[in-house]
Amino acid sequence: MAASTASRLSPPCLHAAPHHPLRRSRFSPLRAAKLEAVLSIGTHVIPHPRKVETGGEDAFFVGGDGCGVFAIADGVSGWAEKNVNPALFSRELMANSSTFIKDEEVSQDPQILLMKAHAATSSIGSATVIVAMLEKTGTLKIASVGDCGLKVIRKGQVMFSTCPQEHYFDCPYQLSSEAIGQTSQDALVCTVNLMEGDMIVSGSDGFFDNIFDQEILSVINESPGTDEAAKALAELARKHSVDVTFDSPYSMEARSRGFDVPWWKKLLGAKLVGGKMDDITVIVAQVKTVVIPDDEGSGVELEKVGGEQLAAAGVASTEQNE
Ligand SMILES: [Mn+2]
Repeated sequence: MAASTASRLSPPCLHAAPHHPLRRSRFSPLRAAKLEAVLSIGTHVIPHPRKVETGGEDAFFVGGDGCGVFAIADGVSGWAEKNVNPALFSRELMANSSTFIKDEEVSQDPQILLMKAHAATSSIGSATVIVAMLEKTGTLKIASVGDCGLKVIRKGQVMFSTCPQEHYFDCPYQLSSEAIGQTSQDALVCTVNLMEGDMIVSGSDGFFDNIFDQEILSVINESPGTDEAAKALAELARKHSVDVTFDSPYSMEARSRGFDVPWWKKLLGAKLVGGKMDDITVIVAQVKTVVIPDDEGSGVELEKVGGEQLAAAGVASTEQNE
């Protein structure tokens, strides 16, 4: 049976329609290789208002040639108090990640990529980091240390979100130059089976601290492409981040942890609100499928199955074959 990705979320349909055996043979491992999932990626970065000249301390990379890889690192700003530029570690970590992506040992494993990139990073500092890799079969592999985030949107709804990792409020897990930090072994590792049309929205904490899911969904819905979506999302988060009256996800979280205005202000009806000024990095990726021609006249067969149906079945096929 050629199960769609959605069947993982709901009980699989077990009745055997006449065309199922045919479709299954069509998406056997060999033939599924003709359909490849790729990402159309847009990015946008807005530095902290006081760090515009230096570009801020977030860093990211997007793999070229449709390889379906992207990563974000957020340099921990506390290093500035020790006269260390917090941007050096995050930038070097991303530069090393983009180098090791071609390493055979990495082999589509974002956790191994983090391990190698971390080991090769010689700058002093620390960073939160997230890496996402899309396999050609449509499986998205994610490794995250700290509070960078990633959401998957399908048919106008958030169907997957990563969870932040932290020691305590405002102190996330982080890869560090110091032994006290976390390692790739501490990463949150997830796998998500994607379908054509799914949207991925990933960002640093400066993005997710300043925008709600419903706003993300609206912007994605209204944007013509991933470039426009990334820019619009970053700009909306930036607007909220400097708005002292906006009840942001960050201020809501702070209150839930017991942080608030002094008691006498509370008596006057005040509460802790406002956005959180920070570097804002947004990556928006749309899942697309491309057909890789083979020698067996696949073009004729492809016409027999509807385009969208074909793409969904092809993308989901590996989970059946693993
Ligand atoms: Mn940040």
